[in-house]
Amino acid sequence: MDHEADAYRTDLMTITRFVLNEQSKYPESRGDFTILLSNIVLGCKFVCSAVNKAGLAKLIGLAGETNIQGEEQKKLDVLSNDVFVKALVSSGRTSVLVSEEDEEATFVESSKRGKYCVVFDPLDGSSNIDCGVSIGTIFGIYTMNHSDEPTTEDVLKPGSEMVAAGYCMYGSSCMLVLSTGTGVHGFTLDPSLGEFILTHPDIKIPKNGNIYSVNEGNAQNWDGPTTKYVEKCKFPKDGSPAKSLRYVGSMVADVHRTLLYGGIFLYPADKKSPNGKLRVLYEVFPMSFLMEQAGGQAFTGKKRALDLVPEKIHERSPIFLGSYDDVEEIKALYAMEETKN
Ligand code: AFP
Repeated sequence: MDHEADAYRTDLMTITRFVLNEQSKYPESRGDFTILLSNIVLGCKFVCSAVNKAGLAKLIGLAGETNIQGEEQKKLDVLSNDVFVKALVSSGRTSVLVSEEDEEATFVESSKRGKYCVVFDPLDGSSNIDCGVSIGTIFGIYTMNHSDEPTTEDVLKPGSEMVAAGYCMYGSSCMLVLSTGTGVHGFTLDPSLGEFILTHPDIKIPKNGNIYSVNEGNAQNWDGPTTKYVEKCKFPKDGSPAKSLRYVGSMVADVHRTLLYGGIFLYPADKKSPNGKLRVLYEVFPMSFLMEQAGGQAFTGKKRALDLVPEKIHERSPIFLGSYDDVEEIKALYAMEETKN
């Protein structure tokens, strides 16, 4: 990369400019998506700033404790949720919101409704906040069904029907990765400008990788195909080198690395959690959408992840996602298991 040239670049492709360019390809488009996205971007900037200050904030009072005015301080994940819900409602472009933080879906009041539904996890990996490890926001966007009143049916649809998905990672830099169904593009927040700038156009995941990412602490409860796959990663019998294990325990960070370097991320079912841990609507679907758009695959152990039809808004599913060839291998192991039974 030519860093010197980069430092003096003056023609900056901001995320808003990028989406406006995309939108201009559709003459019928009225800018609703651009407005929705700019409200999501606002939420991400807010959370980024709050996460950066989280360590310092401890000097003036821990989250969950009372501040100087005697008010209880909100935890970062609750605060992030409030910010996203308010930004999405005030966009005037949403009708149904499903957040990891809220048990029930939010139905936007009729005067503020729009054609989109947003499913999101405002601060995923929040158990990592206190040690400064990368965490993120994950989101997926559907359009409303053609009914007058919004219902949960507007979001209980296969992931393949999402019109866009993305995540924002709050790490050593703040990066927003987005797909509107025409490839995957990464934007890095320039803190001095307060703008997300296109830094990773058209991300393609390598066809195979040498990293696997899984919580091996659950290995004693895994099923046969997962156990065999991980065994193969560590002790390959075909002369190929063993894969490296990398696991942060923060989905955005683990998936981001998988997307850029290749390899596979697994959160399988196990005896204790027969449906795995991760949530279909706002973890499994958005990440699977991005993986497919980048040339990879996402599989549940039974089918293509994006073909799942969730019955409940907080439903869980096992997930294997990443490089095309690596996911192909685990699919073959599950197919073999099925023919045995
Ligand atoms: P937290 O939000 O409780 O930290 O959970 C994070 C998460 O939902 C996802 O981001 C990780 O990939 C996964 O859970 C990690 O789960 P394990 O701790 O069971 O490995």
